[in-house]
Amino acid sequence: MDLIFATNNINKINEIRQIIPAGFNLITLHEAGIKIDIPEPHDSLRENASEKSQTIYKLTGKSCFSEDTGLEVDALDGAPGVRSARFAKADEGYSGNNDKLLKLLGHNPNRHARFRTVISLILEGEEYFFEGKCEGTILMRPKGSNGFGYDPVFVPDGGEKSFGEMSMEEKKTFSHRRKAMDLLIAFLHKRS
Ligand code: ITT
Repeated sequence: MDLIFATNNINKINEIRQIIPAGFNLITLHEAGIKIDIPEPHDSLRENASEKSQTIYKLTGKSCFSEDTGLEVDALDGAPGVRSARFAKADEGYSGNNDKLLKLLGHNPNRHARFRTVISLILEGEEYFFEGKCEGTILMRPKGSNGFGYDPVFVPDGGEKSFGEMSMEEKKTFSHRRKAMDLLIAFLHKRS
């Protein structure tokens, strides 16, 4: 089964390739010859995920999915949340986002946080949503250089290392993205 993955984030593509089982043919936007920066203008992960998959569905008419992910930090009232990608200034990248997060948290002992992923799947014109989350803790300083985004500052509950210190295979055992994908894959298996 062919599925276009509506993302411009290469790290997400690499993770999803490790998760998706044989029998599903993942097609990237690059492979589909689509060059656009999909907007994420909304205040919820669900609406942004929907915007991305709907945009690609309108362009191609083909089955596709997208996901929007946010890191929700309890002591920051759920920030950066839906604004996780653009938390610091645009040109400061992932490390700018992490620096801003650690600065805002300071020595606050409440370091509880979660990653939340919402997937929007469009199949034969119908839209379906799947959600996965991973609870954890924000470190005092970044650790490790694997993964992407907030991985170096996040330790999942039940884990002893940050996502930034884990291989992709280890991260997968805890990952919000894998949990949401498990639901999507179970749904597709049930329909086939
Ligand atoms: P697309 O919209 O093209 O899919 P994006 O990078 O803009 O890519 P999101 O808006 O979903 O994706 O992601 C928001 C940010 O959250 C992302 O840029 C990372 O900084 C962070 N993020 C998402 N998933 C993550 C993960 O598994 N580990 C660490 N940080 C993550």
